[in-house]
Amino acid sequence: MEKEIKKKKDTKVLDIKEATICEATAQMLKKAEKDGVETAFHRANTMKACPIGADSACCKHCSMGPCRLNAKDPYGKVGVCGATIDTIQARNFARMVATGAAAHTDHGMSMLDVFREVVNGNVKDYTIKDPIKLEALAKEIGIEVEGRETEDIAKDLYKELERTYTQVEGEIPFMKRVPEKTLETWRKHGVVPRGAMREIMEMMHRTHMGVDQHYENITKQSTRTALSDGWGGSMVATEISDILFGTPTPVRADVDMGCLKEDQVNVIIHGHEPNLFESMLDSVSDPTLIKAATDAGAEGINLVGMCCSGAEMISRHGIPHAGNFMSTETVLITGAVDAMGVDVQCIKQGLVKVAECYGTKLFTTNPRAHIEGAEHIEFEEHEPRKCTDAIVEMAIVRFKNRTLPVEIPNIKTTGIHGFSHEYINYMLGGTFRGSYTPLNDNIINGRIRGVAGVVGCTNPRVKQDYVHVELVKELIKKDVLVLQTGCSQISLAKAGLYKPEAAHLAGSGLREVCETVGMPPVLGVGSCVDNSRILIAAAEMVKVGGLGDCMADLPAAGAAPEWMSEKAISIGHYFVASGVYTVFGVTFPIVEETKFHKHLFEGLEEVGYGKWGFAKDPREMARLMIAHIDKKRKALGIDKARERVLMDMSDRRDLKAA
Ligand code: NFS
Ligand code: SF4
Repeated sequence: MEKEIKKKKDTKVLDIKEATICEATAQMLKKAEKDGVETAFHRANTMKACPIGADSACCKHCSMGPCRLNAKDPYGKVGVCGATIDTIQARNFARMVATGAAAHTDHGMSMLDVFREVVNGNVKDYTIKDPIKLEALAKEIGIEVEGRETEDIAKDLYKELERTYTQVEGEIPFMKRVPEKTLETWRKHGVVPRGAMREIMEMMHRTHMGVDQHYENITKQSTRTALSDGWGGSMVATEISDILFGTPTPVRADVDMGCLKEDQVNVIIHGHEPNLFESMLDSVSDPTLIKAATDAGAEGINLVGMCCSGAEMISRHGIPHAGNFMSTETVLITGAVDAMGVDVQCIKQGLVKVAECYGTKLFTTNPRAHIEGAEHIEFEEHEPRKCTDAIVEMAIVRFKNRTLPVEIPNIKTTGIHGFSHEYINYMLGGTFRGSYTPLNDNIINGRIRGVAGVVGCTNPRVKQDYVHVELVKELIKKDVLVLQTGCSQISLAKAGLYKPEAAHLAGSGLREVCETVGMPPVLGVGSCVDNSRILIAAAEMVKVGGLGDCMADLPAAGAAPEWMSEKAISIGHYFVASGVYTVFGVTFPIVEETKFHKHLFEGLEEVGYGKWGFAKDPREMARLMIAHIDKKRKALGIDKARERVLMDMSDRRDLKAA
């Protein structure tokens, strides 16, 4: 450790105040420096981002290159093969979409695998927890349900949903959920997805050297691929997880590192697929393991989540959440984590070294994701407890042998999580029947100005949580209702915006609605695959009526203010393709003033999609989103209503007449 401290002296010193607004993370960063431990914050501080890559002005798709173009003079040069800046950027962008879509889709397909095995009776550890949702979903996509056994319906549902991934030709099942006019636009442009496997395969083919070399045509396939994620792979992941593990309803839960307990065996699950976490929940509730823990001198076993499977578990079961993506290394610095089990996506390789420094046991569990230096215990759906029990046993051993002092930041915040689209429908509806009508009415009468999705990662290139928090505060102040997922949800939960009392931070109109319904001004809907819930909610709003006839008409906008992953690009692009103005922060991998830039930031909107936007500053981001929402209100003829706020019947008649 001493050697590392000495080394650090010659490098740039990390300014912790500029690195994060998360107090617990800041405390642990200070401790890290005392302990001579390095984190991604430190590395981001000394790693200068490659400027050519940042502009997406390089190509390494063949060995005649890699070719680098000049962002200052984008049309001054082409690649060895003649590829222009637009081709190169569109191809790089397309591959990010393909990778992100593949991640979500492979995750969704894994959930569907579990579902199939449960239905066939081969997996016994999970059951169908929400048969009502199963039936409703089956009915929605055209499966006969009357008088049939759940098991039979489930078999048909499996077969039907499998098409989301494997179908060679024709539209995927969830196209039935897309508002008619939005679907019409997609059909017109030829971007309705077939199976995700096919779309991703074609995307990879088209971006190979010497294939698709028109940025507009490449983008068309990016759109089709992204849609196979949002309305395909991700949506199946969400729906099947709800059916297997329960559909979220509001639940009170704690976030932040104060969720760790010094006198208990602390186990963290960090990753994306809920089945690992669900089985771990069984393991930590097992009397034999609890007894082993108390025999080792612990008060019990404390299970805590991180990142997206954590966001799912907080939403579904109220399991405490220790922090988002940029806190996964720092949480280990507490010395309190006895074991961390990880599966896929957003698992920093840097965790291995930090875990080593504090004697934390780090386990990989998924055959897709081993990490050098971490122990691998494979998680197998037919016998899931073998893996999760083993992790708990090792955690108990580590607890018994704790030697280093434990320092847990005494910080945690309570809030309400778990707003599935079904619950939003129920909550806003009347006594007898759920409905999105009151939401639409409140948008039409101007109490709610519009709806925003604020989602995505944290990224050490910007101050952790700061952009999320400032953006959301600004939006709710201006009466925009915010829906959230993933790491962004945790940023705002830590900042206290998931308490119903946070309604006082909202503008008067939104505040009134929140107080009437008893909801916080910010609604957490789950993990990143659960962005599909936002799509479904938006589609419902269109179907209810009064806010235009396609998703592009809605007074809505999206943002990923601190994004870092390729999955975020896929999500951003399916929101854009669905008709939403989507603003990204941090950096955008593109050279401005190129045709490709113009295409993403303007051209797509002109042909009926949404469009991309970019801003680093949260207030500027809010300004762009609100301007867009107001533009849509104006186009709908509901911009006048806002001045009056309260409406009576005659106002409504006037509106309809206008
Ligand atoms: Ni989403 Fe979840 Fe977090 Fe970003 Fe990573 S955990 S899937 S990619 S960092 S929000
Ligand atoms: Fe260069 Fe063209 Fe090869 Fe890309 S595909 S590396 S631009 S020669």
